[in-house]
Amino acid sequence: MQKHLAWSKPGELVFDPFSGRGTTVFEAVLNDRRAAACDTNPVAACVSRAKVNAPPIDALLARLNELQRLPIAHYEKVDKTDFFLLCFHEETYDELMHLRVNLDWQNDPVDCFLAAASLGLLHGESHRSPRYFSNRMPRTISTKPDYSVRWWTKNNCLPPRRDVFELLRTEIDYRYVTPPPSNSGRVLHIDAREASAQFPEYKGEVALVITSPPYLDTTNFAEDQWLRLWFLGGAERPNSSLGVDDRYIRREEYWGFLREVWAGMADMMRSEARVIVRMGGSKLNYDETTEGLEKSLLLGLGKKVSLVEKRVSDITGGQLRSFRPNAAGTKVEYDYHFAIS
Ligand SMILES: C[S@+](CC[C@H](N)C(=O)[O-])C[C@H]1O[C@@H](n2cnc3c(N)ncnc32)[C@H](O)[C@@H]1O
Repeated sequence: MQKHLAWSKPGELVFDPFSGRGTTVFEAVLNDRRAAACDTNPVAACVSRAKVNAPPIDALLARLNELQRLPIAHYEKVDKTDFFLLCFHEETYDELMHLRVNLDWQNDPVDCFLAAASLGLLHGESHRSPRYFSNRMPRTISTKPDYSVRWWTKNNCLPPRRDVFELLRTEIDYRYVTPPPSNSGRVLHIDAREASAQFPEYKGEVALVITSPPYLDTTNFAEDQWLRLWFLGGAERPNSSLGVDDRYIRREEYWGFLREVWAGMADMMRSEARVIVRMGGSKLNYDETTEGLEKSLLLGLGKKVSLVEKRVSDITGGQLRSFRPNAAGTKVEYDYHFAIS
């Protein structure tokens, strides 16, 4: 990431149209760049935004105390599906619902940070670590409700009692051991195809794009993150789509989508800019990917596009992969560097 950021200078604007976990914006602000990003997935928007808008620790602790002092409703078992009965201890569930109802993560930076911290603790290997709120589950993706219920029942797994407020305090202390970046970035919960319209203040400002688009026919981000989406106000069951077409199966549609994304951010680009893209998945070969990217950038941005460098990247490394580390069929990834003029 440091190597990629070197294609911009301190104070210049770095943009990521597919923010994911927010690695690009986070590294950009750490390195004194201005940073902007967007994502259609609320989990990605919340986590990315929290990373580049960390409030003072006192404000976080005061808000947690305030929330804890408010009366916490009790949600009767009849209100819950079998999944929720088995996923969270009843008191833990009440505390989570209390946060789910009260955190205004879309509008308030303190609440956004608390929501993002909660998302990180929401589910995981709770038999190994006391920091997760849920019954046993992978940390990276939320397993489907029926499968989870069957698995917990078969293996006699009961949900642990976790004190949500206590664990959040521990998490905040831990995160603030190193002071968060002092400058901030701007992350919107929007479709990248609307970026220029939604970021009018950045017209002609973007010097560097560092991004990794969703790969062709690889991942369904809405399904994989369904429990975290629930916590942010979403449905009690997985929803195969967020109402946006973020998974493309057919090649022509995929390249058409990427062309629209580049077109949607074209007005934000400076006259001379760099675009760094990580691409992969098992459905497209190297030549196809190179050609598709070059062509979609040319048509979408409407500028001269020169390929400066391309290479096969180390698939095990990099923060981008931790958003979806076991993306099925992702065998290889390629990094591209384009000069735009
Ligand atoms: C950074 S991740 C990609 C990681 C890796 N390339 C993969 O496919 O496994 C891609 C992000 O793009 C987001 N996304 C998908 N369609 C989008 C769109 N139209 N506008 C903005 N973000 C979008 C997804 O929600 C996801 O967070």
